Amino acid sequence: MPIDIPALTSLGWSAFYQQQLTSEEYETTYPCRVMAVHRGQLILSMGTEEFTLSFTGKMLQEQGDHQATIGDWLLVSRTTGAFLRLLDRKSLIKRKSAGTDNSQQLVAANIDTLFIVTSCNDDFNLSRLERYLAFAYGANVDPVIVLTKQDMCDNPMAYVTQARTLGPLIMAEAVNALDPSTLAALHVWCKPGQTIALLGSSGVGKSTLANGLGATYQKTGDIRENDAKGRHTTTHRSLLRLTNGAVLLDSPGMRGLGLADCEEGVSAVFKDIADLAQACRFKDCNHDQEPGCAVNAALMDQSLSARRLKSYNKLMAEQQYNAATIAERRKKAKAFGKLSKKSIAAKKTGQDF
Ligand SMILES: Nc1nc2c(ncn2[C@@H]2O[C@H](COP(=O)(O)OP(=O)(O)OP(=O)(O)O)[C@@H](O)[C@H]2O)c(=O)[nH]1
Ligand SMILES: [Zn+2]
Repeated sequence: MPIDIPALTSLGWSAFYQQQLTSEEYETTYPCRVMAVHRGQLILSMGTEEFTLSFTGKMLQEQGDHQATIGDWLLVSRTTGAFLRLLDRKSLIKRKSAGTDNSQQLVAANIDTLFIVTSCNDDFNLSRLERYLAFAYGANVDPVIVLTKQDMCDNPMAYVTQARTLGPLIMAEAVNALDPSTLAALHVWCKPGQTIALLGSSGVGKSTLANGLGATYQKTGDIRENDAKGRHTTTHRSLLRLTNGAVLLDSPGMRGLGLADCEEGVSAVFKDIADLAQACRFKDCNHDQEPGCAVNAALMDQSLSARRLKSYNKLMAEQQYNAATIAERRKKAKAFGKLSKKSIAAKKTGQDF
């Protein structure tokens, strides 16, 4: 059976992945997408059929970013069904693990567009949007700000205009998530071969929006099946098909995301401040009270808002803190590694250590 391209496209397959296959792989493997990760198994789909693959051998040896996660595309052998390799990703969303050690968990791979959802009401907060934008840029995902509840507000365009001040390329659209006819502006990101994810606080309308775009949670999201002991179990499928052909990735891990690993993202969101800082007299200017500070000058002539500078400083401080603790952890791990080697060497030579 040859590769079924239309079936794969309905799962988000596109030229970006196809061009990674050698002609031999095209003949001897099947590309599959990870629909869910469940009890040491991957639930894979080729668009028509689903099957499970246990984490074994080659896959278990993979560390860090090389592990398979929801949304990944991988190749399996046509003859044995064994895992062969993970395809290069377009994007990777990670989150900080629980606890204080700054380690990271993979959340989702290969998302094209992140709908950053907020409402035309008190939930709207520019600094929070900047944080989400930084997150999207850090993960290499295109952000689109979706402003829900336009029907409950007198002047939704005022929110759209404010959101668009966050950068020259920022896309922002106001919608009524309950009325699918208002969602047409979002369809351009919902074409076949596209994968979308939603991010935003509780109650802003993410589920309503997903339903409005055609994601049917009950019918396709959860499939009841019998486990090995014959009990009914429900495995959540994290990829849902939308009416316009795109796929929505909605996994438990996408909820409650924090700002992790997105230094690049912060500087992309605040490019205006980074550009200003280039013009400061001192290279290590803190933009505090230093003479010749271009950032302060922009504050004075009101081309830069105090709110935006505060938001930038906060995110940068957070980044520096994270970077420092990651560096510290690496240093400790290295020292421990040396210690263990010494101890092994000492044991081998019969020395006390
Ligand atoms: N009038 C109006 N109500 C909306 C709109 N979007 C969502 N709602 C309502 O807001 C409430 C919360 O919407 P949800 O879709 O559950 O919000 P959510 O973001 O998924 O919330 P969590 O599941 O807690 O993360 C529901 O009662 C929706 O009907 C909108 O655009 N207009
Ligand atoms: Zn300065």
